[in-house]
Amino acid sequence: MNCPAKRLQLRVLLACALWDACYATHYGMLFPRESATREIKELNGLWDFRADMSPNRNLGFEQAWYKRRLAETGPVLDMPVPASYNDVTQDPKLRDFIGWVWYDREVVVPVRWGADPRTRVVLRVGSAHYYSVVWVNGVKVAEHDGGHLPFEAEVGHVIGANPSAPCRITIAVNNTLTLETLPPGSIQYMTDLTKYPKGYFVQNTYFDFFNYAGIHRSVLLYTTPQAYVNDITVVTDFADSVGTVAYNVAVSGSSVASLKIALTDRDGRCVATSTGLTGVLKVADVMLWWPYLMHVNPGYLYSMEVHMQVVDKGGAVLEDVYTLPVGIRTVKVTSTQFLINNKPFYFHGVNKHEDSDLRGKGFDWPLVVKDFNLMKWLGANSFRTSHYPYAEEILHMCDRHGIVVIDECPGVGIKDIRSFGNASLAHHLDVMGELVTRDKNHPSVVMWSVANEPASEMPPAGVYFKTLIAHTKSLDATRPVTYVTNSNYARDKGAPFVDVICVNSYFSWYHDPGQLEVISLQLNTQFEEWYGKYQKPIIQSEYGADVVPGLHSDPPMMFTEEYQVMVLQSYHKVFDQKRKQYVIGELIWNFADFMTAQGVTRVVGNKKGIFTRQRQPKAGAYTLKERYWRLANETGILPPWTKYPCSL
Ligand code: BDP
Repeated sequence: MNCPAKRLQLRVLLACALWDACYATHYGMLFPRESATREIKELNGLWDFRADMSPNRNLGFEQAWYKRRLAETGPVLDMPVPASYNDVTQDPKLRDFIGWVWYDREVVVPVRWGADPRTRVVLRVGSAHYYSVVWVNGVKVAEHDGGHLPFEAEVGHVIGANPSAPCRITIAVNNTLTLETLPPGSIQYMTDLTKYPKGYFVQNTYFDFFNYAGIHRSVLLYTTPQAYVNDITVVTDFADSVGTVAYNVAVSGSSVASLKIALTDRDGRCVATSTGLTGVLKVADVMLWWPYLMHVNPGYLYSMEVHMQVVDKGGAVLEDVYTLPVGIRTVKVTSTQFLINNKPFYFHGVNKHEDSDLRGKGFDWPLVVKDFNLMKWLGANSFRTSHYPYAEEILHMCDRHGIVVIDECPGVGIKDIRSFGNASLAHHLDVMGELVTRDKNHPSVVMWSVANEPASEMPPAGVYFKTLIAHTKSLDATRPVTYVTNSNYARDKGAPFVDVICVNSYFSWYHDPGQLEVISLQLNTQFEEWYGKYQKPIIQSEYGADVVPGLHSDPPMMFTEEYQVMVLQSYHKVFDQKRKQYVIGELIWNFADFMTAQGVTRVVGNKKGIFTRQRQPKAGAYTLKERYWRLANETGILPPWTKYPCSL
């Protein structure tokens, strides 16, 4: 046996042996997909809506609004789902509302779903910010803590009680942030009656984006058989031209199931098969998953069909079919490089927000497609999901287009020492569990980020991040872990535990405002200090400057288009020196302007976008486009269909 083949076999054996170590949790949150055995009913559209404006925000619970139609409890509004509720009315009280809001609608469920005891009916909420309680026909079915990840409940027993009756779904959502939520916040009562009315309170937050709220992603009902594929985990590898997909399937509802696994290529040809809950699929002449601009054929995906059969107690055969897209690739980190498929990968990308006019953080396909077209136009090969997990549909786009993702959890704004306590840590560990379970199979996700700019100088930060990062690695041993720090944090407590240093800095903006000439010296010092201390590769995970679009000045002044261009160019000169050594990426802050809380440093939101909030380019976008295509030309392989260099 030749050496690479032997190495591969060893790695496969290791992969099987390490299943438990690789992915310790198995509670399963497979993205709902239709199949021969699964149906989906989307519940998006208009819901009835009522904000509980009572002084203690508790009237809805006191009067049990979930027991009847919301419209019978008082006046309701039309509310689109998915969308944030904040910007769709003219009411400032609703825009800035803190507390419980209530949604409901009636749904016609196919009678056979409720009537068939072998059908499992699941209600899934893609995300609702922040704390949710869900009832079906007045029966509580779910409660979920956290704003950016999906949650589910089995509802067949409620629907089945009266299969032909309409089914009423009620969802109460509370956007209050406390010191133990992620992100953290605090409620402050203003008790000086000479200045504030009685009972007046504000929500303090320690992050720089608007605390949009409501049902932000799709609400679905879907079916599976009572015995069903609950979870799939894949770990991929390759040696020479042979790829491997080590897989693990978790089945629920039966302890004896027979499985047929088939992997097909893009043309529908079956390239490998297997049986058994755990196994390894071997793919000859493998087509690897490559990032955009690194290969002529980026984002190559196989389809892994899992076909499960069980015979229930009555002798009936139950079948379930689930098809998972699979990209075969590897990720490794050395002290100076980030390797995808053993080739150095340089992140030239963006930081984003889920944010747009009217919709707030509501999922919107036109926006998603526009953003992908803009990223590709820009020559961006990657982005960070600053500062929370994005919709799964976005990650599917990344998989298909080869856009590399640093997947960040909502650990942003951990600034108060009380947010480093045990309750906060326990919740943070849970959230990482939910995130890894949801996103572990995406080839586009190459690294986990457990937090953004926590106050890591505080004494408990060291233990907190050591525990959090170790836990994340125990959930997924196949990807590096980082958290994002700020250049101000010279003695960073988390850095010893991360695989890659991600550092944000705003020279000539928050420090030495207007002094463009200091950027190169300060940035150079930043890199040398961080690398000198930790010998780990570094990503400049944020840098940038605000621009009010259309403002101009020469010589450049802050807030003009020219100033942003100068900041970018000054950073780029240093990146070009350091990327020959240990700098492995640069992510602009930000892709587009986004809404924030009101404050004296924000002009209707944060204006550091290279695109406006309406996705029109500022001058900085052209500077970045020119650079990113040049970098792609130097470091990658341009797909034949790109117009470069004529498009510049
Ligand atoms: C960084 C934060 C980011 C802010 C940015 C800014 O990570 O969330 O939006 O500053 O101030 O420190 O523009």
